[in-house]
Amino acid sequence: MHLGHPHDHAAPAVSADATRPDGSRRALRIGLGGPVGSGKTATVAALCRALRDRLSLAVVTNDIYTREDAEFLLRHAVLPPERIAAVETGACPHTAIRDDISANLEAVEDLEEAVGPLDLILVESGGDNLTATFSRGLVDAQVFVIDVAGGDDIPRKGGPGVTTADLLVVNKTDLAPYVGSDLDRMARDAREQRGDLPVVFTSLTGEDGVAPVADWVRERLAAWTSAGAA
Ligand SMILES: Nc1nc2c(ncn2[C@@H]2O[C@H](COP(=O)(O)OP(=O)(O)OP(=O)(O)O)[C@@H](O)[C@H]2O)c(=O)[nH]1
Ligand SMILES: [Mg+2]
Repeated sequence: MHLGHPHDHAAPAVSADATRPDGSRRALRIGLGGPVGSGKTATVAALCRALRDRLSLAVVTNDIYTREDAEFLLRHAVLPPERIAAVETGACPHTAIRDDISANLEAVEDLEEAVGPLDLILVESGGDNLTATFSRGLVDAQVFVIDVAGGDDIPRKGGPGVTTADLLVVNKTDLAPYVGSDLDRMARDAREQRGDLPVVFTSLTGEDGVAPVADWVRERLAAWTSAGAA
């Protein structure tokens, strides 16, 4: 079933199943998608390091044939192993995050049950093309990660990831001088495609390079929690 819709980014963050059976607010679920190698796992790892002391976190990774991304996170010990789950999609990655989300939903719910209550669950999609977006039945908000080395014309090319994601991350700004990417142009094009939706530029090689993304996550979480309290 196709639950996602490219135009529903303006939908309220509160979905019907936002509370647990006991009435408390379930974890906020944030999806990270984007082209192969743009830095999704590196962003997830850095977010875990930035947020894990204050928040109860878990991660679901999606890979086509392997558990590579989950193993990277385990190797780098960004979270205890019981807080990291891997889904092997066995097909186009977007199918598992958009069309048949059952394996991902099960992973998310199993994590809540095993290590919850959780504040936040990050769901990383397998690397895909510019059209891949998450179903709103799986995540409450989505981040699209592109990188400057993939070409500075990517924001201009648009696609639902670039135009409708709740946050666009342009990663690897440290590489811009080497690949001849024009960051001002990328920012201008992104603004044109996205209107008021936020865009941040990151370099994860620098200390606390993930800070703009972590700040956005904290804001979303505050809104999520206060909506529950209302
Ligand atoms: N120079 C530089 N390299 C980066 C940055 N972020 C990530 N990388 C590197 O880029 C490569 C790919 O990063 P990943 O985080 O694995 O990318 P991904 O989007 O998860 O890749 P897939 O899951 O395979 O689609 C790795 O070698 C990272 O170390 C950055 O800000 N600057
Ligand atoms: Mg990855």
